[in-house]
Amino acid sequence: MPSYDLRTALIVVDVQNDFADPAGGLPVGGADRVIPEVNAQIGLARAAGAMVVYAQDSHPPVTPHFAKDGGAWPEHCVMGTWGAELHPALVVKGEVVRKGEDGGDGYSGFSVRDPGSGQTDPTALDGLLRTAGVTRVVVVGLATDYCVVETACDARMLRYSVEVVRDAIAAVDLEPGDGERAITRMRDAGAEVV
Ligand code: VGL
Ligand code: ZN
Repeated sequence: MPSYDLRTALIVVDVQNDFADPAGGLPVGGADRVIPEVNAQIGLARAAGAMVVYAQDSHPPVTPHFAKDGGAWPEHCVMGTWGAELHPALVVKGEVVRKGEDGGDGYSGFSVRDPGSGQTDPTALDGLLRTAGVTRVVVVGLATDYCVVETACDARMLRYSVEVVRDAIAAVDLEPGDGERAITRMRDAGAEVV
């Protein structure tokens, strides 16, 4: 179990209806098991005075992120819809960083990538953490093989110490083993997966 202090932040990745509710647009198996574990981490972080930040996948109705517009995914997390909202069972006590609103492929909480030009731009997340003096992050949420792995690897690239709580993540597993491969990638990048 990770410990929290004032230099540690908990990053809660994309615990939104479209991923976390079985009726959502891109439901992630096991998300129901993950939400109480995520809330437990939020409780531990808050008890230690640690910052909690939430990433929110947030897409326009037309985006090359979606299969219908040439991308990979069924429609999900369209801005202003029920599916984009943070799950009602999630304890929300902290800032929310949205990603993807300009049509970019928002996987990492730290950056968005323009699918046309390939250009990557930072979100507000790194600035928020640095301003608060954070040097270490704990990453939880959905989905292990997309937004969690990209957020954890970006955090390592930005030189944060990174811990990922295994019980508090779940994978899409489009291909069997994607979740396990993502865990290997995070470990190879220097994240502790506990
Ligand atoms: C995600 C696929 C597409 C995620 C977001 O939050 O992991 N996965 N968009
Ligand atoms: Zn998305």
